[in-house]
Amino acid sequence: FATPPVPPMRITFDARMEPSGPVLTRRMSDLRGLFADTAAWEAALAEDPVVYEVASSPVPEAEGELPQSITTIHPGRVGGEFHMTKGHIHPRPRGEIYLGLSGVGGLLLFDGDKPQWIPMEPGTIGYIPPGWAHRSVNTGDEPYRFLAVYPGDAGHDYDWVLRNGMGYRVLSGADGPLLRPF
Ligand code: M6P
Ligand code: ZN
Repeated sequence: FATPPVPPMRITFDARMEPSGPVLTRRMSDLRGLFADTAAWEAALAEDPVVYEVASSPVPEAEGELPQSITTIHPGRVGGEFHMTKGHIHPRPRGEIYLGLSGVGGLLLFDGDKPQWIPMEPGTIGYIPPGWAHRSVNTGDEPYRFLAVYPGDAGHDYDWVLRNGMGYRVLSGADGPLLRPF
């Protein structure tokens, strides 16, 4: 272990599943280069809203551990494209599970070849196999919140997504989310 192991513990995020631990906040300005409509993204920088927050448990990101986080993506669109996370691939190929807690959204997966879309709602488990980049999208008009559990040595590579994209863009359509290849 690179860091000392932690003892067994009871972890609470709070009764309403609101983030209550250390929270990472990602604003519009943190999402440079990700939305297709650059002009719409630049216009949104004037208010620079919080797009999503990630509340993490105290379990360290270290080999053998299983850290968790609860991500809340606020509803909204940029030029028709739904609010989403940056997306990343694990530099060490490791699986991950997501559990939908509230709101509706989706899990976009990309292996560099074929993208996959898993619709998410409360109670859905989305499984991310090792070697697949992943991004979450809020396709509704209320906050979309999910629990993530991942091996502590997985790591986060964001440049891979900037270089390769995620295979689909998720746009707001007349009959729900529209997946447009790119
Ligand atoms: C989930 C997990 C985290 C991740 C977060 C936000 O909670 O997969 O590891 O950090 O989503 O996604 P991103 O890191 O791509 O911004
Ligand atoms: Zn991950």
